[in-house]
Amino acid sequence: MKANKLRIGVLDIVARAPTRALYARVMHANLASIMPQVIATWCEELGHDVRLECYTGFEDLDSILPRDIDVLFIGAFTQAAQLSYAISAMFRARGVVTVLGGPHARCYPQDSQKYFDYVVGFTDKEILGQVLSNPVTHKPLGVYLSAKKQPPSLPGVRERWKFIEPTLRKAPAFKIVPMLGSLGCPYTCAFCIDSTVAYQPLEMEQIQEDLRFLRTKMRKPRVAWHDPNFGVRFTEQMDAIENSIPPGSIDFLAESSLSLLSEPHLKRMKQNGFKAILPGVESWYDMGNKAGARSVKGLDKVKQVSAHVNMVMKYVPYVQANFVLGLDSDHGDEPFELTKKFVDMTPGAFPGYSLLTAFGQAAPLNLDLQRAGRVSGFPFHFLNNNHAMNVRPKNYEWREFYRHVIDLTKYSFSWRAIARRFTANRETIPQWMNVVRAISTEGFGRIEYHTGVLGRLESDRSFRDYFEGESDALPQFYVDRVRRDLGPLWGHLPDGALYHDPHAYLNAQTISPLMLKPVAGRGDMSAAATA
Ligand code: B12
Ligand code: SF4
Repeated sequence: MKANKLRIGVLDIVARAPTRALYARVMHANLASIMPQVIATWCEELGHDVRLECYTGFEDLDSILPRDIDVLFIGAFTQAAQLSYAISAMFRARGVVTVLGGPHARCYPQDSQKYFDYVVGFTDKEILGQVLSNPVTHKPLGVYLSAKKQPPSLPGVRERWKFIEPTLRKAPAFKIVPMLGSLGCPYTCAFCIDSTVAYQPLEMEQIQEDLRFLRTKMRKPRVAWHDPNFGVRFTEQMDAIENSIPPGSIDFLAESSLSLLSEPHLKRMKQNGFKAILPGVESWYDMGNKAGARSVKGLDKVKQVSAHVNMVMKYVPYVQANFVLGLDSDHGDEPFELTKKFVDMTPGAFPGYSLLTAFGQAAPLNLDLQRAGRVSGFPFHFLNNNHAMNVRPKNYEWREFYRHVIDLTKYSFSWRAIARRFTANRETIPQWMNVVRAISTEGFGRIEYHTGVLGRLESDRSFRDYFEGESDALPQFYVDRVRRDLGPLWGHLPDGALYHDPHAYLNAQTISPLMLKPVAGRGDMSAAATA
């Protein structure tokens, strides 16, 4: 294939499967990623024809997938790995060169190389240029490319608008524009993908220009900051907002650690229109730095964090407090009972629960877990922090663990808790968003799903053996679910693509990483893992 003007498709996969869920209807188009839009913009700047599609779970995939293309870029989370592998196989069979980028490519490059011609880690315009200079099929293993670090700058909202707008048209209730103010993080939480990625603020001038631009396009824009940890350079970021737009003319949403959310900061955030914030509490016994509760543990930490979150809610109307379930620091009933106390003491905050998941080579801690033989090969399709936990809990037997998870989820999404959350919130969107989330996939949906898993763990020895690592025969329940979710694409899923090596990261440390051949002196495996 000649690298003249190429016809390029870019697919941003938000949903791993078709859905009709109410929450998905309201939110999926608002969860689109920035990078596929960036890739599309860069491809155009390099002179190619581009079409971008965002799959939210409501489209007929077959009809939105671009035809007559030379190269297909897919951006996928791990939960969409099987979907993306099947799509890649379908396009490769037609002679299209396929490229995978995004969280799955960063976390599981070795597996991805089996199904794509190119797999990219950190991606800048130069890496993209390398792919597009001579895109050819690479079999049996795709080429792995990664820049040494995150790109120094990214196209702003104005340049991406052409790709943002059609995606937002799919959001029926309200529309959220994704932006970035920084990449990486200065902190080093060993469980986090950004613990080894240097903090890097993006150009404030560009951010200001983007905010001004948005006000020309939307009556009251809403912006979600995709920064891993918003507000590390708090003063600069607030100055940039204040110097570019009138106070409160844009609503903002951000993920930030509680330790950055002091009362003076919150006052300024309120003035500047921050409407939603997602702090991580994670655990009552660990990760005190994140929650701004360095040496406090147990009930004392619950009280401190609850008071802090209630204070945050005085300034920011929507708060989601994030927890990780199944951490090594937890044992017995207590962590779950403490979280219930938090739910009672902090009635307005939406509790976000994640099952501990080791996403391949996302974080240094995963090496320890793999070394300890505690990471299982649960199919990627279920690795979204909820549908499976691929780390065997240190201090719980699986049935006991699931009973706790179900009990906590029921407690948090009981009608009593839903009503208290509703009344503790003052604004209409937060009130109803919480109800929708509770009665849709995240509350009721998860109670039903986890209860089904527990039922099988209790009644089916082979199911339990798989969880306990005594058998690697994947229970039929999971196979059937992937088949159902992929629908007609199931037929394109390559043989063996349901399974992966859960120790690939560890093996890549000890065995010469033949699969990850760096190209032209650019990045290599260690660049992705330890930049
Ligand atoms: C912002 C964010 C979100 C936002 C926005 C998501 C989105 N669509 O982008 C929201 C809150 C919606 C979200 C939701 C979820 N998230 Co999230 N999220 C993040 C976060 C904090 C930042 C990601 C980001 O935008 N970084 C900035 C970009 C520029 O950098 P980057 O991601 O490193 O991307 C580089 C390369 O990977 C590459 N690249 C990225 N995308 C693409 C695409 C193409 C086509 C190409 C060629 C290259 C490319 O180029 C970039 C520049 O070098 C990360 C954690 C982190 N610190 O990275 C988690 C993270 C990505 N999320 C994660 C998870 C698990 C989820 C959820 C499943 C949680 C849940 N249970 O709901 C959902 C899934 C949503 C979905 N679409 O499927 C995991 C993903 C692990 C995995 N392998 O799948 C991460 C890594 C956190 C973790 N647990 O470690 N998330
Ligand atoms: S968990 Fe948060 S604070 Fe810790 S390294 Fe990751 S982004 Fe930074």
